[in-house]
Amino acid sequence: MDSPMCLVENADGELHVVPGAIKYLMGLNQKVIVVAVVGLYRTGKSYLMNKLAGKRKGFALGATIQSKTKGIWMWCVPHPEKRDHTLVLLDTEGLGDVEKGDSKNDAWIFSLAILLSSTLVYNSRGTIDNQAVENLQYVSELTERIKVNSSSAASSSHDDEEEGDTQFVQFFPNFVWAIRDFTLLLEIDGRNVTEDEYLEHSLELRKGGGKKNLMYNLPRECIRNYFPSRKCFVFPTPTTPAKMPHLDSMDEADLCGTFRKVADTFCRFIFQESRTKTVKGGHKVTGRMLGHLINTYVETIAKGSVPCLENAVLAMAQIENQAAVDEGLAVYQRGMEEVKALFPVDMGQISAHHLCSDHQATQAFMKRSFKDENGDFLKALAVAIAKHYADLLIQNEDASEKKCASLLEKLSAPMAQKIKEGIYATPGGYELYCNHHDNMVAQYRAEPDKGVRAEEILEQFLKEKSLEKNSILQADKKLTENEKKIHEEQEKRALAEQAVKMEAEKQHQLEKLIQERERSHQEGICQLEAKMVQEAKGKQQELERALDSKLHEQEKLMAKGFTEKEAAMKEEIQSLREKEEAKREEKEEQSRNFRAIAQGVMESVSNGLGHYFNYKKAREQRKAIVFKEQVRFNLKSGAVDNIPDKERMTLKQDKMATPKLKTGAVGNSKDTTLPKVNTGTTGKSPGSEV
Ligand SMILES: Nc1nc2c(ncn2[C@@H]2O[C@H](COP(=O)(O)OP(=O)(O)OP(=O)(O)O)[C@@H](O)[C@H]2O)c(=O)[nH]1
Ligand SMILES: [Mg+2]
Repeated sequence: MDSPMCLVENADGELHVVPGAIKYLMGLNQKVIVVAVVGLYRTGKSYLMNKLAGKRKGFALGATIQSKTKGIWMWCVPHPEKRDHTLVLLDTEGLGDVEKGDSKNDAWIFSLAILLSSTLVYNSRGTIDNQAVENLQYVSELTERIKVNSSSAASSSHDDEEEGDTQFVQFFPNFVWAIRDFTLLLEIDGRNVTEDEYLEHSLELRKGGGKKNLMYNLPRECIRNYFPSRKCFVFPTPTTPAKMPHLDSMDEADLCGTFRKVADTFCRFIFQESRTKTVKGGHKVTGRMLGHLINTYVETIAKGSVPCLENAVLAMAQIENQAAVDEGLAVYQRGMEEVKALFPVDMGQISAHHLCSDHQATQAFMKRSFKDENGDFLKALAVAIAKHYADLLIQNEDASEKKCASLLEKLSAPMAQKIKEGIYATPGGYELYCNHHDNMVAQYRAEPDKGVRAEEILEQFLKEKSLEKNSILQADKKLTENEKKIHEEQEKRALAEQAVKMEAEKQHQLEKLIQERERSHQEGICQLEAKMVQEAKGKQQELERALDSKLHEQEKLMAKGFTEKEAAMKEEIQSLREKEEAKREEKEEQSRNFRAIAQGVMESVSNGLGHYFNYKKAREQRKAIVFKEQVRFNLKSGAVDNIPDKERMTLKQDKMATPKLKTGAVGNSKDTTLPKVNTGTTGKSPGSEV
C-alpha cells in the first residue's frame, strides 16, 4: 500500500466502513500486527504513525490548530522484522475536539481502536498529570462499549459486566503511552526513574475512600486492570517551535538528536514487541479476518448496539469456514484436473491423485478454518470432495467403457464383414471363426490404458458374441453333434472364466476404495488432531498471558500495601486459574470429541460416494435388462440354443410378465438423473446377421 486510505468514515457523528479499504483487507492473506494510535487532537499522532511506516509523509498532518484526521485511517506496510506479517497502522481521529464536541462519538473511535489493535499507542503532550489521565476517561466507560460474551451482550446484569471486565485483559492490546514534548527531568523524590517507572508512578492509586479519591482512582484502576502490559516513551520536542509546522518536510538529520533516538527506540519496541492480532479463542487474525471484524464492529455500532467480541468471532468463523470449504474444494478440483485429462486411467492412478488432492484440500481447509468445533465445515468439505470424486469415478468409468467399446467395435469389424460375406457359413467355418475371435481378444488385451472397465466390457461383448458364435457352431456341417456339445461346454467355461476376471476387476476397485477410505481417515484424524491441539494452545496462551499480567499487577499492589484491592485481584486471579483448569479439562474432552468428529467426517465421505455406488447399481440393473432383451430377441428369431437353463426359465417368465423395454432406457431405476449408459455394440442384434 503506497499511501494510507480511510478505513472508517465519520460523517455527522455516524461511523461507516469504506468499502475500498475493506476490499483491500479482504485480499490480504498474511497475519496482521495492528498498531493503533489514539489521543487528544493535534498532539502529533499522525506524525508518529508515519515514523512507524518509515516514511516522512503518509498520514496527513496539517499545520493549523484545526483537527486533521477524521475517522480511522489505515496504512498496511510490510512488517520490517516479521516477513510473514503485515503491519497495519491505524491512525485515528483526535479525541476531545472542541469544534466536534461529541464525546460519545470519540468513545466509539477509542473502543474501535482497542477492538482492532494488538498494540494501542496512547499519545499525549506534556506530562502525565491528572488531566492527562482523565483525558483517558474512555477507559472507564469500556464495559458499556465492549462486551466479551454474547450472553453479556444480550443482558447487562452486573455479574456479566464483572465477567467481561475481568476478561478484557485476555483480549485487549498492549498499551504504550507516548508522551510528546516532554521537557521535565525524569526524577521522583530526587531519584532518577525510568519512563516506565514514571508511568507507574502516575498510575498509582490513592488510599482511602471518599468521592474525590474514588474519581481519582477510577481511570487509573481501569488502565491497570485492562492493560497490565504497559510501556512508556517520553519524547522531547522534535525541533524548534518555528519549524514545527513544517515537520513533515524536514530531513531526519535536522531533527533534534534525542527526539530521533527516542523515536528509534519506540519504533524498535513496537516492531519487536507487538503481537499478532488475535481474537477471542487465541485465533491469529489475517488481513481478511480483520476486514470481517471491522465490518461487524462498525455495523453493530451503527445499529446502536454494543460490539461483542464473541459474536464478532462467531460471525467471522461462519464466513471464513465456508470460504475454507470452498477453497479446499477448489484445491481438490485443481489437483484432479491433471488426472482427469488422462481418463480413462486405472484405479491406482485415480486413487493416488485423489489421496494427494484430498490431503492438500484438507490442509488448505485447516489453514483457513477456525472454531469449527463440531467439525461441521470439515464434514461439508468431505462431502463436497466425495461427491466430486464420485463424479470423476463415473466419468472415468464412462471413458473406459467408451474406449473399450469402440476398440472392440474396431477389432471386430473385419469379422462382422466376413459374416456378411458368409465366410464362416461353410464346413470348418466355426474353427476359422474361433481363430479370428481368439486373435481379436488377444489384440484387445494387448491394448494399453483401457481403464477400469476393460474386463467388464469384454465380458459383456463376449456374452453377446456367444450367441453369434453358437449360431456358427450349430451351422457347421463339418462337426458332429458330439463335437458341437464339447464346443458348447468349452464356450460356457470361457464365459465363466471371463466373468471371474470381471469380478476380480470390480473387487480390486472396491478394495482400492476401502484402502483409500482408511488412509484418508487416518490422515484426517492427524490433521484434525493437530488443528485442535493448535487451537487449544491458542486459548491456553491467551489465559496464561492474562494470568501472568494479573499476578504481576498483584505484586505491585502488594508492594504498595493495597490489601483490599489485592483481595479483589486475588478473586480475579482465582477466576482465571479456574478457567485455565477448565480449559485443560476441555482439551481432554476435545481429544475425545475429535475422534467422534473424524468418524462423522468418514460417514460424510461414504454419503458423498453413495452417488457413485447408486450409479453402479443402476448400471448393473440396466445391463441385465439389456442382456435379457437381446436374448429374448434371439429366442424369438430362434438363433439361441445355448442359454443356460436357469436363465431361459426366468426369461420365459419375464416374457409373460414384463412389457418390452427399449435398449438403454432406465426402466426400473428410481434415479432419473443417472447418466445414460452407452451400450456399445449391444444396440445391434448379434446373430441376426449370420
Ligand atoms: N510540538 C510538537 N509538534 C508536533 C510533534 N509532532 C508533530 N507535530 C506537529 O503538530 C501538528 C499536528 O501533527 P499531527 O501529527 O497532524 O497531529 P494529530 O494528533 O494527528 O492531529 P489530529 O489528526 O488533528 O488529531 C503538525 O504541525 C506536526 O508537524 C511533536 O512531537 N511536538
Ligand atoms: Mg492526525
